[in-house]
Amino acid sequence: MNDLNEIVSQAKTAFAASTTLAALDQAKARFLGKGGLITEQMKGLGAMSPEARKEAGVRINQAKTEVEELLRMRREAIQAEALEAQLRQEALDVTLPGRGGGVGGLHPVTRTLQRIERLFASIGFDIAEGPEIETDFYNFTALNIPEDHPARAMHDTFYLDNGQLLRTHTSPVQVRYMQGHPPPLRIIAPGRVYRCDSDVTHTPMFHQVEGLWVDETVSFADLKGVLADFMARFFEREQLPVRFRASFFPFTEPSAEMDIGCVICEGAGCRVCSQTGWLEVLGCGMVHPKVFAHVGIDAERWQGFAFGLGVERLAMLRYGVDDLRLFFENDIRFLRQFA
Ligand code: 2NM
Repeated sequence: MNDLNEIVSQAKTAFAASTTLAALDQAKARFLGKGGLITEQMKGLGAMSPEARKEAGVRINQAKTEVEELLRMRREAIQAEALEAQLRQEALDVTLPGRGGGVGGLHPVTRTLQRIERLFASIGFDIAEGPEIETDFYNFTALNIPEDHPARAMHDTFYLDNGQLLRTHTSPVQVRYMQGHPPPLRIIAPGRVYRCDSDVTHTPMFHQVEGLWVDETVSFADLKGVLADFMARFFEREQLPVRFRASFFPFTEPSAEMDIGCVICEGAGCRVCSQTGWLEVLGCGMVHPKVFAHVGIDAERWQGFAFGLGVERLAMLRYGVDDLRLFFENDIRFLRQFA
């Protein structure tokens, strides 16, 4: 009797000391196995009188059941602990950010456009937009471009089947704006333009910013000041040499082309400026009276200057990109450098 209680107590201690299922199996063998303590008790029954055997048998079976119950409970506890540990180890925070996505960035042409827009907005220019599909009137006629001008030729302009065309510059935006807004006015017109032209230095679509300032006393001196100042700020120079060369456009008179001191070699002469020390960056001039007449502005009272520049060209100079086509291939390794 005491023996059996002692055995159950020993089993309880042995099971509690077992921390793994394997250790528990070994402890089990010591009590319930072939030569185990409980099994040994069973073996003693044979030598007893029938009376004593019956009573002892019940006792031993009770003790065996108790040990088996202790074993079952300990096994469940060990299994529950193991599961807990596994769940702890495999814990996953589903609120953590994913890996390797990155956030992308703006295309260098977009960045350049935004920079130009910001600089002109800071001196009071509004931003105007208009359709990319235009009519002959807005793209050519209103701009004093004659019927037989080479720019109107099929091989320079994309014509649609219905007689419309893809705008070859953003000047039509300025024509439309002048129709709807009496002067004084001060706008830039950024956007895509299209020309039937494709080689190393020309793409069929590119971006332009044109500008227009109309007021009663706007002069060529204002033009020079605004554009020289813009270029210095665009290229972040305290001093940036500029020069104006006489030129011709049907929509301005007089007309000029503006050069800046080469921002690559600082004027010393390099491949980009063809050893001249100068870079041509825009065309400009005083709005032709015939353009004003087409939009109903009195050229006797109002004057204006206008200009047009290529965005990709300025982006190439600002970022030191030597091949225009890189802007259109959109190789992620190229684009990443601007993010
Ligand atoms: C240029 C050069 C010179 C220009 C003129 C006009 C308008 F509509 F006011 F007449 N818009 N843009 C202009 C003038 C554009 O691009 C090289």
